[in-house]
Amino acid sequence: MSGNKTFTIIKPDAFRASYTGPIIEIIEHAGFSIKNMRLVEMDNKMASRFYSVHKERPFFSRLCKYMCSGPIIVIELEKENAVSDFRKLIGSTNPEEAEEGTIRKKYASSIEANAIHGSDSDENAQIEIDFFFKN
Ligand code: IDP
Ligand code: MG
Repeated sequence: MSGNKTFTIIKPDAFRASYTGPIIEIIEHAGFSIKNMRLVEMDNKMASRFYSVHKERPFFSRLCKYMCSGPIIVIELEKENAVSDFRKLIGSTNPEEAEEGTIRKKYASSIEANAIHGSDSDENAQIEIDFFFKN
């Protein structure tokens, strides 16, 4: 059975462009409830830990630098079938391939600066929620 929690980040490019409001509106209209939310400014050490699964990828250091380039909004979300429904709502990693109507299609500017994060499994959703909200 799939879980009811997921985790998202409104990334620095989207925050900077004042897309936080419109993005949260889409998320709430899609039936997700906000359980916890805060503004964070990550440093390189924190971003490297968050994205450690990607440490061997060629874009890793750029990704960490980008995620530290300004404030982000981290949000714990709840809905039935949360992880998979949220991945559908945000669209493909590369906005050029993202489906019409998805958040990345609307607000992402590149495969790197792609506006929003969404957990890829129930297990990772809980790890990511704990990363930002435990304590
Ligand atoms: P996802 O965010 O759709 O789950 P992942 O493969 O987990 O995509 O990659 C994490 C993040 O790394 C992406 O959201 C994007 O910001 C960045 N990224 C992924 N692939 C590339 C790439 O080929 N070049 C530059 N940045 C990338
Ligand atoms: Mg991912």
